[in-house]
Amino acid sequence: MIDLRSDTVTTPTPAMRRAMAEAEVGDDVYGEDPTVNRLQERVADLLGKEASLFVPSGTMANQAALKAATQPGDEVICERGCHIVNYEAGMPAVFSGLMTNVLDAPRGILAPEQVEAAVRADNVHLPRTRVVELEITSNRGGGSITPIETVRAIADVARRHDLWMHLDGARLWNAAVATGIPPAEWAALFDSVSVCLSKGLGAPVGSMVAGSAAFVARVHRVRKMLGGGMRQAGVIAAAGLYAVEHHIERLAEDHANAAILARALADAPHAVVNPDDVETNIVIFDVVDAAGGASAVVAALKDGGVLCNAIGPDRIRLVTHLDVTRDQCERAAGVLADVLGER
Ligand code: TLP
Repeated sequence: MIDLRSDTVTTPTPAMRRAMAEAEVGDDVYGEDPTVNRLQERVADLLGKEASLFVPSGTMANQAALKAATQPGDEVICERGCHIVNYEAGMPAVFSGLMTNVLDAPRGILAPEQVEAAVRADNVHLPRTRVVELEITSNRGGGSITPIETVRAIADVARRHDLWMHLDGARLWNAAVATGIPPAEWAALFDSVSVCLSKGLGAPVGSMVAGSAAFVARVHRVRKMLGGGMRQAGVIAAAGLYAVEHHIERLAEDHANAAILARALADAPHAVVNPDDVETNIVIFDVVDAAGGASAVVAALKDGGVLCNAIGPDRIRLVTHLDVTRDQCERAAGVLADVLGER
């Protein structure tokens, strides 16, 4: 099977497993795991922030950051398809008592003017706007990258209204490689940044939250509340360290492989996608005039040896990653052409 369901499906490489087996460890709840400490310093450095904290998942990273940045009743401006609203089990409301003000944006890319227009006036009737959250790359936006000038303009809006900027940078590494703009340059426009080690980078588990030292100390406390204080976590942090040292530049291969899939789909009569929109490792396409819609197409692709997910009645997502080769993507492109060709 060629598994294009997500870049979360990778398994650790032999070299990564060796790094895990040899990791120096200690009790991280005492702050004594040297490998966790090294990872936290390294990622803080890569993101140009004072500090970073290792957490088990991207969901915990985002939600702990939001909790640490807000008070109950505050409002978060974000895009309608974003992960924090759609795939984090309602945690902004459950855990932090937050309202979300979701804005429609093509390919998940918000415009500074619409963010400005969404900021609430200072009025006792209204929730207090507190956070602007961006997702780069945008998952449901098809791996799209909000251009850095747009992020800068949104950050200016946020600064004028004294708002917190949070980046869900689960796939910030992909954006950095695709644009050539280093992660720290993106991160500089945000007060808090979450990044994942377990997606494109291929580590088995783990995400990081980065920001000022004072902010990360607050996130540390929230992580404890969530039961996310881990003990000899160096075993998994070692995989993360290996990933940031060895697996960032190679994301360009995943992007090239996604482009192969997008080109095959662009020529298929039952698929709609603009290959120019495929900037990184995610390809989202619509199924047209195919009996049974996306779920029937997903089943037919599975019969052809390609796994992927439907993300709507007529919408399918493909994700390339470390565990699918160029050759496999070329084969997958052939299967896509067959299944979405004449039906
Ligand atoms: N995304 C997963 C699913 O949850 C949809 C995937 O397969 O893409 N931010 C973004 C932008 C994400 O795409 C994800 C995971 C997360 C946060 C959460 O990470 P985890 O799964 O580690 O909690």
